[in-house]
Amino acid sequence: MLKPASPDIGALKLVDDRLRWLSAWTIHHANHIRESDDGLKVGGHQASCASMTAIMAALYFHALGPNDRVAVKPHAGPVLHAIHYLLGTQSLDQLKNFRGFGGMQSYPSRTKDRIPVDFSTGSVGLGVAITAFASLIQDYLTAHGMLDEAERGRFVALIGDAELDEGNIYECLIEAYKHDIRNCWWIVDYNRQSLDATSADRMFERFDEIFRSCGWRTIELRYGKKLAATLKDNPALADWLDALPNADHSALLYQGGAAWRARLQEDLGKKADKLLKAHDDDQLAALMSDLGGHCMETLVEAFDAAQDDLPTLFVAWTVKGFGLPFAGHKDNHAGLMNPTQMAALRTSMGVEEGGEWEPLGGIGANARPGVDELIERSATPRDKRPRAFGSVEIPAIPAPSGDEQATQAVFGRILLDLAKAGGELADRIVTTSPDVTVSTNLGAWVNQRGLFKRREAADVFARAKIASAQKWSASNQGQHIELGIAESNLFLMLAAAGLAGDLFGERLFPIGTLYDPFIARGLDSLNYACYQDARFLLVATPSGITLGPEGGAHQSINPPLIALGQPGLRHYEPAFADELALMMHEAFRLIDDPAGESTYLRLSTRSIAQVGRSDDAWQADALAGGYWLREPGPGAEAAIVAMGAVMPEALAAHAELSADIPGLGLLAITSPDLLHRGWTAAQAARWAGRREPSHVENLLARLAPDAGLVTLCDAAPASLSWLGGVLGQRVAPLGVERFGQTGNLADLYGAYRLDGTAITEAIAEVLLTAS
Ligand SMILES: Cc1ncc(C[n+]2csc(CCOP(=O)(O)OP(=O)(O)O)c2C)c(N)n1
Ligand SMILES: [Mg+2]
Repeated sequence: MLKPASPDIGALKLVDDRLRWLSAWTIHHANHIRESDDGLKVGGHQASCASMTAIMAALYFHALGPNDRVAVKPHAGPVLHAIHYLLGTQSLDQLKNFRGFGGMQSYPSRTKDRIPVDFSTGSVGLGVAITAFASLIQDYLTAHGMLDEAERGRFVALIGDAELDEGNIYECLIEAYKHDIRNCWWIVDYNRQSLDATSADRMFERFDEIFRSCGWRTIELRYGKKLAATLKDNPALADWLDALPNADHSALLYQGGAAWRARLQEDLGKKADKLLKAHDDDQLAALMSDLGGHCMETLVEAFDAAQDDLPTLFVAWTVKGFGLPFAGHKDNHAGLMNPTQMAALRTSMGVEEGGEWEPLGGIGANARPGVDELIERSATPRDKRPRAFGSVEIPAIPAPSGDEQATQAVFGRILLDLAKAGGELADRIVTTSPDVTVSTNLGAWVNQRGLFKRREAADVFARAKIASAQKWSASNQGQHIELGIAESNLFLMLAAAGLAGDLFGERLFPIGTLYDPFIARGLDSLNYACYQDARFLLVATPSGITLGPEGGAHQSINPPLIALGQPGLRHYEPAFADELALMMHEAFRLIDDPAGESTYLRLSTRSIAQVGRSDDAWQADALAGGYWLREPGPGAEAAIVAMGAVMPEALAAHAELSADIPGLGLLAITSPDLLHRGWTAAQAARWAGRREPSHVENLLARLAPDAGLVTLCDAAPASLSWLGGVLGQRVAPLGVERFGQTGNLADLYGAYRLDGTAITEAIAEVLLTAS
């Protein structure tokens, strides 16, 4: 890590002022100056920005090294853009188009903003936690020889105090402690206000304890230098201020000097006399606002003193809306200054009318060289970096042989084969699972490739010669990162590992496994990973009521619908081993392709008879979302359309009904998600003059225009019922709509209408209702 150069505090303070002005002005411009043709409120958070400008000036213009990465509190996004505007890496056009179409985004976005954004933020709490997982991935890459010591950095999260209420932060804290993470700074903008109200006083001391017990150093930056010196001379005042409740503090900061005076007189009597005599109201207000998070000396000193790799929580006391007319007001979260207030702020900051966008407006000639030098020195490290793609050769993935196979078992076999065969892909795979490594069939892979731990850890059971199929010795060469049962952490880990190519220039192939129903437990984190275009393979197994005796709490119903609505994540649901091998190859390819995405494989523990293949023609169609497993006759009146583990029922029904229904086809769906996307894309393309039909249209066009479809899946029937809308064919949808329960397959498939009888009845239904 770079040793910080001795800073020019005066210049840093001027930069702080510029950031406060530019962020406020950018928001003001979007709301009050830019033309609006729809009358919608544009919005923005001037108070939340003003709270952090000093902290961010101290970081970006002093403390950050070139390899450090930052997750910025979402509603301080305009400050980050103002920083890049000063550094010359953000354009005036983008600032003017804040919250406009194609303009700088409301909250920092890796994929949409033009400035380098290290981590997207928006859903509070997630940007905080990903920094801990990114630091773990950094350790992983260094240990595996993919990242030089000299290229390592620190991961910084800038956090709102109310953000600390998000539970995912504590799940992450526990996991981070287990993995002994380092090189993390979490900096709390402790302005004692949330969106709705002032923050609860009682929690404050607890945060300290929670973090310390998880191995963090905690540093409180409560008062600035001036106020601290005053308090040192006046212990009664210090005790009083320390004990002042959050709501009172905020209210006084809003009311200003006269209110402080009256309250101090009332509470401290004579003990306040000296202070009150020495300060007029304005001076008193300024003194009482001198909190640690706004005092450049305090910030710089604190950052300089924390140069080791210990994870550190800084709690920087601040004023929400510092320096703005609504400073401290409990309702200021989305507050916007009116034009008169803005003009007053402009004058007070020495900015000329018409010169509002001047990057260094209001800075006098004498101060200019110092500020110029500061900016010059800070510029290079923050350039946008190219993403690492296309560097790894993906070898062919043969399907394991066997007459009867379950997709979950096949997944384990394929990984085992890859582990044994070796090669670059295998070496770059990193697996992770929230305490379901064994039950999702990753065990054999872990036996081969080992657990990752920074420090060696022997397998106590193996050493004691206790028989076990799992040999879990841990070292820094291991390739499996075991997590506790917290699915949100799984997705944040996949997000961090899936961004390794972007953050560190080294592609990893992260594979995460969990039970399909528990995807819902980490859904926002999964969405967060996809939103940032992190690349990974998610393997969800077991799934559906096919899980049988495990019962309803473990039998998933709606994940295919979740996948259907989730951008950046491709759902594949194979029935057979050869389909799965093909899809895993595709998933790896997509991870390393700039135009790729992440993949979700929904797998089953049900062993089913494999089908013979006469050629490979099915493969391209299977990758595109579906293929005719039993070809329909020309203009066939009906087809069975089935997905995944219930394929044996579909095949049996097809064999039985074909004699009575000539030309009956069996369409194997491998990805409703891809078929749906293709369908809507083809419709959009038609309006742009391109007439290519989509894959699903081609598949269904093999049937009569009024053919009947029986759709069948071990999931919500809506996953496939929409297929009737493609060409207007009739549909009888079979699937699971009630919570599952314990039972064997015959019981369950009978009760939930996934068996041969249900298919026969459904076929009769669609044929009888034919016009
Ligand atoms: C998961 C989630 N829930 C709710 C919100 C809406 N929201 C945005 S900011 C905020 C309060 C933030 O308060 P704090 O973290 O203290 O930040 P400040 O603006 O005070 O700096 C809320 C509730 C959100 N962005 N994400
Ligand atoms: Mg706050």
